[in-house]
Amino acid sequence: MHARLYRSLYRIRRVEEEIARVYASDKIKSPVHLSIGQEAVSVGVCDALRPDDVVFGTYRGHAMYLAKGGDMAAMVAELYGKVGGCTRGKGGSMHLIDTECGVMGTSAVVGTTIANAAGYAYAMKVRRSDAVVASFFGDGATEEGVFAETLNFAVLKKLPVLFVCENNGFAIHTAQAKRQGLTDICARARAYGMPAERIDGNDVLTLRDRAEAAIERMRGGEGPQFIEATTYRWREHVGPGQDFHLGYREQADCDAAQARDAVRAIAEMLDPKERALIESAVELEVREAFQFAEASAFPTTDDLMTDIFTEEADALANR
Ligand SMILES: Cc1ncc(C[n+]2csc(CCOP(=O)(O)OP(=O)(O)O)c2C)c(N)n1
Repeated sequence: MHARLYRSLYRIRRVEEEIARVYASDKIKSPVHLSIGQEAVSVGVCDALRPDDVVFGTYRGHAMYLAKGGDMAAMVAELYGKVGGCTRGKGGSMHLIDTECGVMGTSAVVGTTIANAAGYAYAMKVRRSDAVVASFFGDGATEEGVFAETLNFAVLKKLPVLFVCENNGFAIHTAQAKRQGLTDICARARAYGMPAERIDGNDVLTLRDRAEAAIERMRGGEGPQFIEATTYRWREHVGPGQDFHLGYREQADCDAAQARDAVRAIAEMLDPKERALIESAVELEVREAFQFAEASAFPTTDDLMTDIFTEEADALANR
């Protein structure tokens, strides 16, 4: 399990480092919200999910997409705005999807996918599936009305949604305590009637364990569960750089988070030979993903009106 978790963590870290390096060249055509430092949250939760379980996330979604098994080359091509991208170059970094492995979508609009996740879970429940949904969102999203409405509905209908709040302490440049009267997000989740626990988002093993237990409860019909994973964003809100000069947070806090880096922690638990094998395979995957993106074509004007609605959705709309 450690090797699997390390591969997943390292894969996300390395592709995002490469995205940050390439960004200055202007080859990447969309803004990027990097998860560097936050990888363990997606990895811990997604490792406990089955392939037929699904996830919904946010514009800071590279980690979730990859941790659930999303195709790396299609993600990088999407950032390049190329037709080989996972939304054929039309969505960019903030709109990732890979339904083959249960990545149902990410969105630039804060909070929206929380409700999408509950809707999907409702459909699965009606179909008597025992698959579950994980909904990833930031601490800022918990201030949106849709958060409150969705939690209420999910409890009422006993929906199998694992709500995962990635609490990195900031919404853009504003600290949580300057935005929320009650900073205990779990207390708010419990007030709607679901179990909630706060977990150290750097501790991937505990996260995996607790997510697995919550998922078991959901499959057993116990309804929605809530995890608040405390974490820290190492880079600026959007873009590849640092932003400590802005004065809204301290370099020392980042240093403390980096000292507890989940990627290094798991790496150190592995046999060095096994670690080297994983790292070289990931380096190759990252290199090939960028080569794929480079080689892929840009969409043309002929593509402008395609993939807007599926024929099925069109038929439904015209019924
Ligand atoms: C509905 C909506 N309101 C405001 C914004 C502007 N906005 C973009 S990111 C962001 C902060 C969200 O913070 P959080 O949910 O904690 O996620 P993080 O960026 O920390 O991952 C805001 C307010 C938006 N994209 N959508």
